[in-house]
Amino acid sequence: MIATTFRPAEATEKAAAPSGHAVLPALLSRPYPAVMGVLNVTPDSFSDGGQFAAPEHALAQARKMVAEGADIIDIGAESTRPYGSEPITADEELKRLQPVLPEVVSLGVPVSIDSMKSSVVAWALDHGAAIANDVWGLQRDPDMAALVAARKVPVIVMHNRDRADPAIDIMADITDFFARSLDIAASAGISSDNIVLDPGIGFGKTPEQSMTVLARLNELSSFGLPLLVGASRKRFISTVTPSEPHQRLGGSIAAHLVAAEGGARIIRAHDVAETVQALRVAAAIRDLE
Ligand code: HH2
Repeated sequence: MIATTFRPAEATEKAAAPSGHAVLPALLSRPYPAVMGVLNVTPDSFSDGGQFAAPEHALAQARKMVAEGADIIDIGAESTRPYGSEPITADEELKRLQPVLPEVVSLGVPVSIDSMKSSVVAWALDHGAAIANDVWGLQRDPDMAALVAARKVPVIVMHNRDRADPAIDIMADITDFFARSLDIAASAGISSDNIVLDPGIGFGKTPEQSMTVLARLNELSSFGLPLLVGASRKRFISTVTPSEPHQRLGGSIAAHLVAAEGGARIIRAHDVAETVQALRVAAAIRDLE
């Protein structure tokens, strides 16, 4: 059993920062979106499961992504893909994170923790992670909002559903979900300066709904909060051009450029160098308009 503490005093002091944590303004102040590099220390992630499960491989991949221009490293130790992933215990998740996360933190780039369990997020924040990434938007683990509020860290609030329903209006569903998450956040005392919204491409959505979200992303700017999009290697790409996850770089970049046009300020991607280049070139061209 790995001991996890909700909020040890000395760690809280170390991790606490003023309301509106400094990490976000720095990342959002540039003319092109920030890039969040994906680091999956899992055996079963949909596109790179097992590739970085060994700590030395994970660390090498983190170093590579930092050298390629990643602004954030997002570490996940439990696959969240809708079909075929194995739910794991907090202990198992922590066992996978322990040899990797502190080393990645020491690379000097902000680290986000991709976990839906507040005990895992608490441990990661204790060990230097700076951002919580909750793929259930504060609506699954009842302790998540209080933890994020107490630590005063940025949180990515992602839209999710247990299953896709082709009959629903996906934009209305996302809007209602975000409204609920923001109520939970406000009640817990999370500063709106610390909230990033993410429509959750591929999560509880048909491929067509994922593409609708990308096409209509700008409608979500009505919340007045920064938007993150993670379309990297996702299944909707293969419905346009049949492809395996590792063959979806072109589609990922196309989707991310559309997302940036629609107002995304953070892009979550597996292929950091190519994504950084695409976003910066697009921004440089736009700058000449
Ligand atoms: N997508 C995945 C995981 N976490 N977090 C946010 N905020 N947004 C996303 O779109 C998102 C996410 C799925 O991708 P991946 O991590 O590569 O796969 P898996 O969940 O199978 O590990």
